[in-house]
Amino acid sequence: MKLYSGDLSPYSAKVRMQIYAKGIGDIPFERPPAFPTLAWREISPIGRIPVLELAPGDVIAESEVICEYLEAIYPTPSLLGATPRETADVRVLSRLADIYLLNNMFMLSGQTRRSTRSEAVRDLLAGQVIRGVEALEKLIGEGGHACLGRLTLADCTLTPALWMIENVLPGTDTPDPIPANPKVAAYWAAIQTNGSAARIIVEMNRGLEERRQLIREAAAKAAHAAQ
Ligand SMILES: N[C@@H](CCC(=O)N[C@@H](CS)C(=O)NCC(=O)O)C(=O)O
Repeated sequence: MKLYSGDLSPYSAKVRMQIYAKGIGDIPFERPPAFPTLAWREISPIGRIPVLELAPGDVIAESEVICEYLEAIYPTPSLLGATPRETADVRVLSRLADIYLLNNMFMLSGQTRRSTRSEAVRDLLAGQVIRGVEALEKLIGEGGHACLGRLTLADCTLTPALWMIENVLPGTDTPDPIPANPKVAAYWAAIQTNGSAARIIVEMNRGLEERRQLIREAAAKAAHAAQ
């Protein structure tokens, strides 16, 4: 088994955080050489990462599905609830982070450059992120975990989602809504001290720095060519 993943990919980071938290040591990570070209779609038709490869030609796409699969085959320690009701709370928070925060943040990452930005697109997506954070403020647990007083899959999705909001949203000229939502702010400060969360934050910071370096190099090359 192998996880196709990328440092900067928040959806990949979610699965890596689960793997770290569960202490799974036998799933190597690899950035697929063909990603993000069309050739990658021959292996995984959705064309995105993460992808869990069980065997050559046998792959599972979509981070939520991969996480559920890993919970089923590595049941302990469980990152779900002890009862169906508890698990429903975990899943609601994870879906909030996935659909309303991460998905909109991912699309907003193309709206950072002012010269090519559509303000209408930025406003639509940023409005959805702010609405999601305000919903999170009402649902988030206290004491450093999203719910149940212990680490769950909700934390694995919320950590990369809040990292994206803090690191990418201001680049679209939208203020970070986390400080204005005190329970979310307290949670975000606390979860970063969890060892598994801290590991993916280091990886995402590294991926972001690599991305910024590539952008700087491309700009320098373009400036040189224009001389
Ligand atoms: N719903 C998917 C989203 C995955 C996703 O969008 N991944 C990004 C990287 S973070 C990607 O592969 N983007 C490539 C593309 O949009 O073509 C999941 O949960 O795995």
